[in-house]
This record gives sequence, C-alpha cells and structure tokens, in this order.
Amino acid sequence: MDFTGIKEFEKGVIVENVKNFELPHIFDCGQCFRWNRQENSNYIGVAFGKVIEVERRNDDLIIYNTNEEEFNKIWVHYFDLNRDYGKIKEVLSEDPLLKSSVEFGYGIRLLKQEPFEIVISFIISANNRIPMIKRAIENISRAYGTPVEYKGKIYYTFPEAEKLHEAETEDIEALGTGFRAKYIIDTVDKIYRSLKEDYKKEYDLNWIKAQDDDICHEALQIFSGIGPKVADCIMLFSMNKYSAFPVDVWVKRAMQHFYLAPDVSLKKIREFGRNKFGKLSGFAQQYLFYYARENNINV
Ligand code: 8HG
Repeated sequence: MDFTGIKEFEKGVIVENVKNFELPHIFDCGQCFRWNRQENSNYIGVAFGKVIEVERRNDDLIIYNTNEEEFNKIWVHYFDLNRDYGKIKEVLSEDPLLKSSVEFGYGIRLLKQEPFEIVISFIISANNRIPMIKRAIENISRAYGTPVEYKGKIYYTFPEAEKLHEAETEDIEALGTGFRAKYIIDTVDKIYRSLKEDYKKEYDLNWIKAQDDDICHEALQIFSGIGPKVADCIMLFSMNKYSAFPVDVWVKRAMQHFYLAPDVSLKKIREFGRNKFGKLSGFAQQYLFYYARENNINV
C-alpha cells in the first residue's frame, strides 16, 4: 500500500503520505489520454463518469471534487494505491539496464481504467501520435458523452457503448479517427449487441477481462482494429494483466538501446521482454516507454 490514510475535507480528499506517485510520470507515460496539466501543475482528468483534479502537496495527494466514499469505491483502485511500487521497482532495478528507466520514471503507477474506453482509445492509437489520439478521444466524448461541470468549465465523459452505437462511420471519421472509424463502428457494434439480446461471451469485455493473460490477449484480437500491440495495451491498462508487454516504436528502440535485442519483429521483441520480465513485464514496459519517449532515444 502506497499511502497511510485519507481525510475528507469540503473540496475532496487528502491521501496522506503517498509514495511512488508523481503526477507527470503517471499522466504523461502513455497509458491515458484524458488528463491535462494545468498552469499550477495540477492535473484535471475525466474517468468513471467524473471529473477530478489532483495536486501533490508535500507528502500528500489531494483529490478535488470527490469524497471518501468515491475514493474507496473508485480512486483507490484507479490509482492502484493498494500496490507497493517500491517492491516492484526494487525487483526491476536488479537489472542494471532497467535501473536507469526506473529511476527516471520513479513515480509511475499503472492506472486501472475502464475497458470499453480503453478498447476504443487504443484502436485510435494505432499508427497515431499521442496529441492526435487525445484530440480524437476528446471529440468523441464531446459528441457522445455526458457533460459534467467543474469550476465553471464543461467536461465530457467518455460515452457508453449504447450511446456510441448511434454513430455512423462517417460521424466517427469526422471526429479525427481517420481509417480507424470503421474498426471503431464494428467493435462498438459487437460489444453493444453482446450487452443486449445477442449475448456472446467472446464479445463480452467482462468475460475477456476474467481470462488468464494469454487467453485475454488472444480474445481481444477478435475485434476489428485490435492486433497484438493494441491488445497488450488494453489488457495492461484496463484488465489488470501485468505480463502484457506492448511493443511500439519507443519500446522497440528502448529494447534495442538497452538489451541489443536483435532488430527483428515486434513479436520477437515482445517474447524477449516477457521472458525477461515475467509477471512484471507491463511495469517494465511502462518505465521503458516513458524513458525512451521523454529522452527521445534513438538507436
Ligand atoms: O503506454 C504505451 N506503451 C506502448 N508500448 N505504446 C503506447 C503507449 N501509449 C501509447 O499511446 N502507445 C502507442 O505509442 C500508441 C502510438 O502508436 C504510439 C505513440 O507514441
């Protein structure tokens, strides 16, 4: 557990003595798209139908626009606060090559996000850049999500499958998703129908999430627009599958930079990483992705 207790106050909750928790590391390490840094260095984000603002103050974390009940129900899990990241970093730092990435991104935590939102977000991520991915997700939320006001500004929740199901391919394309629009429509349709009369467990994200890592990785690829890399991101960021090892261009460069993994297929690099880091692969991957991207490493 990486905090000692919480206190509710009129504007939210104070999470006391948080460890291994740095806002830019968490929100800028590639795992999420709906958090934005403010001028005062706080971050405001939308998740689980809510808008919250977070601030680091001395040893504490302040979460605004919430309460103790919501913290216990949502945010303690969302921020993975019950996990001791000190232990994970200790194990990963035994590898001298990984140590520098862990030291660089020492405040990273893997968020537990919502599967449907993450499925759609990472379909959009394929061959795309993070600012463009963020914009497309924001546009979709604005068009189909629910408005929520915070400090006089309107934010939009990510839509449910029922709502997004009303969209046509052209609508989704016009929101900045490009060639991925047809994959999104097809995937939303499968998920929507399985929620309704036409139940098929293969399209049920809860069923997929309940499977073991390797089955989950395979199962996700039944949807259009989801290959091995996107499946790895979805299972890691929303299904608690920590042996996932998504290999994009940054992780590929990092692996070549540190391990001289031979310049072969992404599939081979994935296997190499998973063999090396085992059930902590997903964490290792996140430290590597953040290090490589922030330092613009090249091989
Ligand atoms: O956290 C991420 N890990 C990996 N391996 N790839 C990611 C993450 N986040 C993210 O957006 N990507 C992908 O990297 C999407 C896109 O292809 C590219 C942006 O740098």
